[in-house]
Amino acid sequence: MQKKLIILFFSFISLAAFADDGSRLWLKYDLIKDVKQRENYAKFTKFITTSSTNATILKASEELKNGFEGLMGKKVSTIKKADSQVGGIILEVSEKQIFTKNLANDGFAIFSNKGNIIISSKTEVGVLYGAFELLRKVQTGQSLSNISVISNPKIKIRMLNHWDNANGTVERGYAGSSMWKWNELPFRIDPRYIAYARANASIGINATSINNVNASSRFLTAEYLEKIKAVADVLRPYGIKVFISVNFRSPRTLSGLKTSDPLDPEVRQWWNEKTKEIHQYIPDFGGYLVKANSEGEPGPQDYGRTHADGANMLAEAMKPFAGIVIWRAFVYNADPNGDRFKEGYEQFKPLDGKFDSKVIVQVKNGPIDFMPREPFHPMFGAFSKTTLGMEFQITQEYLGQSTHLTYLAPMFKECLDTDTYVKGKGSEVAKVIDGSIYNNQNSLMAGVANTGSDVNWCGHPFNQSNWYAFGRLAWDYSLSSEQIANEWIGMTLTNDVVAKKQINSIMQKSLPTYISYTYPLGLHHMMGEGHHYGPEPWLSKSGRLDWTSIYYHRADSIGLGFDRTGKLSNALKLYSNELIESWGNPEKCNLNYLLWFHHIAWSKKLSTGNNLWDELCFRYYDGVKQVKVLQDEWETLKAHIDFETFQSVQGRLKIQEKEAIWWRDACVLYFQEYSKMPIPKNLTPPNRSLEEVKKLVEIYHLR
Ligand code: BDP
Repeated sequence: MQKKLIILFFSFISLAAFADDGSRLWLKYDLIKDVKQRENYAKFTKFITTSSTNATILKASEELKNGFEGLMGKKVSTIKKADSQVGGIILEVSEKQIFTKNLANDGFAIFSNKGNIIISSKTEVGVLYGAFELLRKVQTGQSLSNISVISNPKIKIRMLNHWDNANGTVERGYAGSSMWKWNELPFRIDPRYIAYARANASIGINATSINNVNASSRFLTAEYLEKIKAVADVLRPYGIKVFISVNFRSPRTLSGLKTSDPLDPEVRQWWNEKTKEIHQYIPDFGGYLVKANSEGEPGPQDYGRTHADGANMLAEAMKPFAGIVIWRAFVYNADPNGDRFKEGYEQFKPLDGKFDSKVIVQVKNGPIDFMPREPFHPMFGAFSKTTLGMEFQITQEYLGQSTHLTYLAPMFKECLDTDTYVKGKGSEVAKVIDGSIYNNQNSLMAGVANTGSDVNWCGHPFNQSNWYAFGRLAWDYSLSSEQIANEWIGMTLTNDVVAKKQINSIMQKSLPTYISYTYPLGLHHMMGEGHHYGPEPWLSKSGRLDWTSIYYHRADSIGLGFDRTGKLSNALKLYSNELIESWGNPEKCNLNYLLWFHHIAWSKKLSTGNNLWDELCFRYYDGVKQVKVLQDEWETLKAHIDFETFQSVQGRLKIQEKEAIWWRDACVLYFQEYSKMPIPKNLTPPNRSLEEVKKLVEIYHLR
């Protein structure tokens, strides 16, 4: 009995020692199992040296020390000067090294020199990025012999947008409540702020807007500025600048001004003073992020002014400082005869050239709203005199939230890699964003954060990979989604070669699978009302017509899809001729975008050889089948994955399967009411009626 208890005790201890709660993200630094490999790395990591006392360099040194001590299981000393010692890492800020000369500001070089590895950059934060890169090499099992890396960021502002509220909730957050503890700040600094800063720095993120774009004026009060200052102080050594989302009505709400009209001198004075005040708390304040005249938020149009008038007023207030103004282009009017697709473009196009140079207009990747697959936003490329920034959504509002496994790098890349043709072939969206097409001075890629109070930060264990991928792509959008996944898997889950390959394949398949059982062939915006979870293609009444599903899919007895080629809407005309030609022709149009631009007859034969109805059914059914494939493949990985993580994913995949069937049945049965065609013979028809499936949505609403 006693022996049994002892065994039980020790197995509990070992389980506890290995259980991975995901809190360390991809910065785990667990002991490398292979002794030979450890010995190899140990030759290069005997000591870390820097003569600098700069806070950022010290963070780099601390990270390397902790990282290598964990990975190697031995002490690593930090010393002031290397003298004649070899086998260590030297951190230096230098303009002189031959490698450093051609570096961009945050860029870094890592190279071997006289028996040591040098991490060099023109800036302190560049050295920190280099330190993380060196750690990544070791975490993913790469050789350090004759190392030679030069890396420059392609985008200058690499930013997370938190949609966190003062009351601790997170708009569209699926990982618990807000990670910012406003009630504790400025007095208590949650250690997670430091972990957050390290994680961001490790992937090159250098900016964060800390509150929801549906902003409360409260964030501009002295009480909150003190709290935000405390956060900014923690993030600063990691090279991260803090931005605040502002409510345009703040002069009225906070100071009782009669108006918030951006051309009113008193209002302008108010913003000048507020901006000065903020800088007293946060001297390196990043700037403002603004959602105006969108979904009920106040803005300059309330006073008959334009978006440029509003943005330029804030830019003027920011003139004495280094900060900028980020103005969102996510606007759309409730015009039942219009096409929401065109509205951002139409409202902003006449303003091209009217924005102050301190303003960046932040545009969502697609014209509607973070749908799982959208053509790129037609504003990209069409604005030659305005700096446009990219806004992606990392949090999976429309992508399975925290229960469906969807790796988003392929989605981000699909947008960035698409050619706009604005300056002929080779004018990809990425080149609009990085500023190279129109020679912009500034550049921005923002991602709506998926972080929360959950122990593992992001809910679904795989959602961490989307935070990781976003940062890596903002740094270098030419990285492949396979490489990024490989890095993340190696650092987070396992370095076993076979397992890594299997997990990577699961990740690459995940997005096409999700799209297949939700929005095949270019369908979009058919999710449950309000919570945006699950299918609701029959939604026909809402606060506004463009919040319904029928507005988008346009199903009728003839066919399916939104004709944007002329008759109903001429939105396609907003693109370059090359795209009008390919997307505008239903015979040539990429099937992924088909129903975005065309109303296709149910019986129309597609390039696959099937008619639209059959193809639609095949895709919905295949999506469900693919979830089963993901499940089977995940099962083979049990021996390689931490048990807690394994089980968490296993359970979520079961939910995903159930809900994929929910999406399939809902959409196939609903569209069948219009097509009046049978489910193709080789597929088993749903074993429930449309009415039964509709009830599932009602149950969800009750939650
Ligand atoms: C929509 C979200 C809403 C956001 C809005 C935005 O449903 O919660 O406030 O985007 O980006 O997708 O402003």
